[in-house]
Amino acid sequence: MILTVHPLLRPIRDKVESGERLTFDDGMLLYDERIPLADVGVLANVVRERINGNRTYYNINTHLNPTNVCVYRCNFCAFRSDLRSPKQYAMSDEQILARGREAVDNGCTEMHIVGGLHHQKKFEWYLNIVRILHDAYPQLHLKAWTGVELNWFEFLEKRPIKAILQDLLDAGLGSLPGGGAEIFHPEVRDKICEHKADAKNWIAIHRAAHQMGIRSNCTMLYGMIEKPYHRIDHLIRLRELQDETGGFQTFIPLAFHPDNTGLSDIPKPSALVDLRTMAVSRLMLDNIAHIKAYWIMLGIGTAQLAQAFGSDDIDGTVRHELIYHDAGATTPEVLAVEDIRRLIVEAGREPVERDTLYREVIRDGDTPSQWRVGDAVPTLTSVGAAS
Ligand code: V47
Ligand code: SF4
Repeated sequence: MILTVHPLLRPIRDKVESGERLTFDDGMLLYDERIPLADVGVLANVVRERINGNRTYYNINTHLNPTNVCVYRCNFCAFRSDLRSPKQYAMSDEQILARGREAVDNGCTEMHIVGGLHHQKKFEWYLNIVRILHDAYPQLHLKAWTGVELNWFEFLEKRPIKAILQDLLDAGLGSLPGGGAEIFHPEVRDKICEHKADAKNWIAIHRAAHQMGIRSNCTMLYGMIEKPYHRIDHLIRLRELQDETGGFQTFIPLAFHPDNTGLSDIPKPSALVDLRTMAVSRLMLDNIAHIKAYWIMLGIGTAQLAQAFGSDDIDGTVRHELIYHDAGATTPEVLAVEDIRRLIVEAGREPVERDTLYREVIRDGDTPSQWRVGDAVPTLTSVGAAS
């Protein structure tokens, strides 16, 4: 069936239908205001359904932000704190283990661990967090430390990144989250987070992780001072690394939340920008299997709509999220599994619980011994969607 789209979009429609890769200029056209959002969404949905059918994935997870003290001052960040601020905290081993207990008691399969770069903590402190959690709760997949944190550990340890990753793997690391990517282009990065890991470092760290068999996610923070060409440049850099390694599991476009940040005069991106960015990401990232609509950040309604604009994943129950709530997110702090499943069904999709590695979770009872993971869910190579 030939889809009817805006005349300017026809060459891109033809490429999408034949599985041909989109170029930088194609990406720019997808952001052109003359092109109706609905048409971009229809094309993204073709790719989404080709790769993931009618499924929308979710997981049962929790977040842990062990400290908010951070040496950096990214001007989009409302979470960080100075050491001398009344807001500062660094969790004890007991507090961290209590979070692990709570996660397991609530049926979580994943703990997402990221935080600030505390200048008085050594690498051993971060390593110990992974070790004690893994030793106590080996069933919990630990998705821990962004490329920015890993770059800080390299600086602290003066050792190669692969040695640091090996220590973390030995302690029980499962995979890496996608944060810290922000916008790679130096015209933007130098203005929003000048001192932390640059694009080259972030990409080198994820490449090293993939080469060691560690899967990771990737993100893009949008809606600040960047222009569409910075976003397309960012997506193409991620696509190039994925061509090389195949190690990214999912891409998460992160909408900027301005409250309590150094960019609080910039309005939050509209739902239209959110949906277009979701769809453009699905179309440009032809080699990444999943596109996540992180409901905490988008709001529940937009995350539901995103299921028709390229997304096939809604993240999880997300207990104890701080980064977005400090920056003004008004979404709840946690969603019950029934609520997540209902909102996926309302969006016309089939809810599938997954673990961090996108294997289906099968729960034959209430206790972890009655849970198992199914086979790996279809990937790009098995559905033959990559060009
Ligand atoms: O790196 C910080 C972003 C990231 C703000 O891998 C902000 O599955 C918007 O990466 N407004 C952390 N964004 C969150 C993250 C993430 C979230 C969910 C799932 C996964 C995953 C990863 O949040 C930071 C930064 O890019 N961020 N402050 C803000 N005010
Ligand atoms: Fe620190 Fe991360 Fe916030 Fe930047 S985004 S200030 S690195 S906590």
